Amino acid sequence: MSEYVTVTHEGGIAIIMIDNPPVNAMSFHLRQPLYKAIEAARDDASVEGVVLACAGRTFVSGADISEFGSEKALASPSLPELCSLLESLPKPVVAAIHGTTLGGGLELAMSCHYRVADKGAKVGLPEVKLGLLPGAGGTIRLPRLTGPETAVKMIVSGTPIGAAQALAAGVVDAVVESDLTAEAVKFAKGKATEGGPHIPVSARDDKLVAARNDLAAFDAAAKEATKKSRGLDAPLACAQSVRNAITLPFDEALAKERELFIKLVSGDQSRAQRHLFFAEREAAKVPGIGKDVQPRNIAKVGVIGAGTMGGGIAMAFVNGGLPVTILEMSDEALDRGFATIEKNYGISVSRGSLTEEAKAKRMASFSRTTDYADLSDCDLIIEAVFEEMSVKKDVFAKIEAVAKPGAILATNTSYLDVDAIAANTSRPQDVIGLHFFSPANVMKLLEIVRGKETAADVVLTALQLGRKIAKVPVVVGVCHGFVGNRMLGARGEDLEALLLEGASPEQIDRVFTDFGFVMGPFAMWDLAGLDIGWRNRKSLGKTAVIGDAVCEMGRFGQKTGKGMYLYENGSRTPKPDPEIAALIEDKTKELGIARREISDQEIIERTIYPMVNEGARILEEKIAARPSDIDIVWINGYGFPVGKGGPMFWADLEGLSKIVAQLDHWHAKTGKAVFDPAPLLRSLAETGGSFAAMKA
Ligand code: 3H9
Repeated sequence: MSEYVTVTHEGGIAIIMIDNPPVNAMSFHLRQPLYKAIEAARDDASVEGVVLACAGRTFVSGADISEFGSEKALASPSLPELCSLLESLPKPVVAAIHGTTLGGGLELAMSCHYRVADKGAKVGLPEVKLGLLPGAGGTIRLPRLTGPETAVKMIVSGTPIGAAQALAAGVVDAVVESDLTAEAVKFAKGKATEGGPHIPVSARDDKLVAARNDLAAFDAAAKEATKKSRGLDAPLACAQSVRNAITLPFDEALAKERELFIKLVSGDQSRAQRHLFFAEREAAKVPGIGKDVQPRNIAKVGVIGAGTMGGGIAMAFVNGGLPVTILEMSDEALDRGFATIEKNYGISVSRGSLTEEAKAKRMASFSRTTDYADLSDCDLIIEAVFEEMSVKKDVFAKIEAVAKPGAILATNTSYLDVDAIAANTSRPQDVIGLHFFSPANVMKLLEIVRGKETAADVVLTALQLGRKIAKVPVVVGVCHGFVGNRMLGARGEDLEALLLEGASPEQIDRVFTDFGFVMGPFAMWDLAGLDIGWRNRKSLGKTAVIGDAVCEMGRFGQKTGKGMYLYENGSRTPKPDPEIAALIEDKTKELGIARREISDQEIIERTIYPMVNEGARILEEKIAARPSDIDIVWINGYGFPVGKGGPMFWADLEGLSKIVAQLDHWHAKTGKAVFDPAPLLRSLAETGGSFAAMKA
């Protein structure tokens, strides 16, 4: 008996109860007493069967991720040792599972002879999302329960399944409506009375036979499952290990799985992905917001603007279960907006991710209006109108006139000063920025912009609401472009210079995709439309040698079939265009610049290093509370490769001294401010510090 494990007996069945809040992770302090309790049940002749269950909100949700990289993770008894012990028991062992039975938790359950699940339980092996493969037999046991093709899909995606699906797939043996532990005891008694033999999962081979006879079919399924692994090692290791389960004896396959796990857990990709797991949870904790702060109640949302952004935002709230009223200037604009929303849901139906019934229910959650007075019952009103201060101020005046007291008034601005918008109202404490990313119904990131007057309960409400609608919210301060777009600006500052000095758009984009970005900056320009930046520059009286010339040629990107690249016959694949190469050469000559070979490393130093530098400035100015918040912004909003953990995590790995030395070099050469090392960055480099060690 211990604080973490208690044992009770009921008619010959030992109930081993785990209690390690909040999620019953398999920490070292739990593994020790658990091992002893299982041994005791094995050795007690009066025990005919065992039920393994958990107190609290869930069965074991995995190994303790915070132990990885420390001695505790590998210390005996390890999770694989616990699994082997459970499997070796000559009496029936039943796992009683509820909540989120994930990773090492499911591995533990699969080492029991039987699994009884609560109807609300979810089971899965999400290790891949931490850059790992299941390391306690998951890849070897799951295929024996479900067949290897289902297993490879589940393990490579890391997506959990519900109890009913788990029953159909063979992962669990029974699903119960209520009284889980009592039902599991009944189940164990039944099996003990039947008398066995109680065959462990490791000894079941029947579901592997078909794949052994047709490995090609499995390989095709594995290839399909891993096709989006984008330079990450874990998905491939998962697939390889499931294949080993088919082709090798159990013990050999298990030993190979362990080898792969140990290799991955000590690698940079898994470290990066584990960092992101905790970073996402840290981002929900905002300095200065104490436990006494209560969120406001949000039951209805108003969205102003039914364009791409407004429509996407409205969909995000409806998808999260909140009714939305959309306001537009005219019925025609509303018709257009609703047609797009309907079309988007239609695509989900045709892809099978939404039923017709669910679509109808969502469509019924919207109402429409052209009259501001109809927003008077909304608890949150968010505007997504044209990005210009005078327009925003005008809209806010109209909102303020109708909004009920205590309603949150939000702007979706990407760049404008939220404090200036707030100052124009009589309730600046209720004003906040909610910066969604396009398409807003899909993109995960939500920058919550906290103005200097924004009330703490408004920030907390926005954070909780963000999570409710399945976004990854990060609280940021007011500055031009906030965290994400401000760093994007720094990243792009020297791009044209690189083109003029000798790089090509395709070389730069390749460096970015080699780095792990989904696409490079020029392919991105073409996707977003070059005319947007052009118009913006004109309004600010700014110019860009290449960008302006390309627009003057009528090349606005994918939508015109030509931009920085060529898109032939409606293709979305960028093709290098000699016309662009010639244009760049001409401009180079005009400006008297000597073209030279540009190395891939130089491209990184002149794009990604300045971005890190800007991140350091953002931290100095307290626009972001901690470096990991910046990582979360870039991973969820800008396609930064997850295997690199975000720009600030990556900077530590790259070496802060190296980054500062090269920034100094480029600053001396170009005189550009983006290269001038931020004092914070320089001091971390000089003192051997790191972003990882900085606390909020
Ligand atoms: C594994 O099992 C490897 C094995 O195959 C092999 C080993 C040899 N460890 O998310 P929440 C903390 S790998 C440590 O806000 P929710 C979390 O940080 C693991 N800590 O709650 C947070 O702390 P705080 C495979 C963990 O209700 C608190 O618990 N398993 C762990 O929204 C609450 O978390 C996974 O990958 C952990 N495993 O969601 C599952 N899990 O309050 C990872 C959570 O201080 N976990 N914490 O910020 C999850 O997906 C979600 O946490 C879960 C609950 C769905 C369980």
